[in-house]
Amino acid sequence: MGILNVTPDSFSGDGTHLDVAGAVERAATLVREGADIIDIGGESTRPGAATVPVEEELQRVLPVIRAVKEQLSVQISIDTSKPEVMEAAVLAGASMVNDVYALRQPGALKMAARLNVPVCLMHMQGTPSNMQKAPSYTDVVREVSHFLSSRVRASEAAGIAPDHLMVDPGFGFGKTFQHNVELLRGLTGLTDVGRPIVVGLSRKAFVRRLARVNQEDKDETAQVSAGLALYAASQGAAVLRVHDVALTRNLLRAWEALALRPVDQCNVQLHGGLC
Ligand code: 7PJ
Repeated sequence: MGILNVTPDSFSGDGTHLDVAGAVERAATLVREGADIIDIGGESTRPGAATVPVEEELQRVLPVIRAVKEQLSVQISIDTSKPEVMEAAVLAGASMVNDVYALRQPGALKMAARLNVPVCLMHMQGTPSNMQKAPSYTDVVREVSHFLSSRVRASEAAGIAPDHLMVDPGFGFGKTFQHNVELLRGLTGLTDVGRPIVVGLSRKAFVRRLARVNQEDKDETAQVSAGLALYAASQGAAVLRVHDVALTRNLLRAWEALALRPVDQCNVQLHGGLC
């Protein structure tokens, strides 16, 4: 899964208007590099980020979804928590929902069930505006696993097909450095949830800190991110959410060539059977 942020400052220099052509070009690069899914998000969920009104989020993502759908052959994931955005995005061509709130916003469960597309349910303690203030767990792996299991049950109860559900521990979302380390080390503990695991480590602060890489060093940040993505795959992750697709793909290819990778980890039905 390649990441495509379409917040105004992602592409245009002046930060006021979104450059659709630039976004599609970036998506084309991700596809050329080997992405099977493009995750399109119009609301920043970085710590402290402000929420974006529905209309503005729609104005950001819809033109890009339509253009990517028209010009590229790839599955499109909409990274949103808002039911209105889920609906419009799927109508515009998205074929999956990636929700950092795990369908906890009002109306989200019902909407996802109605749209009948795969959904990634992510764990987050708190909200983006307060999540890094004082994250607290007794046993982070158990608590995240428990949360994801309960969201899977809630999703199924709302009518979402079990084979449409994926789960994600949400690295960096309401977690200290130590919590992230424990989660990554204990990733196999999440296989109890019984759903394919999505992992997003790409360029996150704790990844840099693990390898003592400077924030400004983009190349080294990308290298460590790709290496840890491979580690996550070795621990059972089925979908890797990354910025640096080619780097990650090369490591996965080498690993597959060694025949060390268990095949068919992911049995989620994305249109046409992605994985
Ligand atoms: C994640 C995400 C993640 C899923 C972001 C960033 C922050 N969605 N959206 N998993 N992270 N499923 O990319 O640094 O880890 S936004």
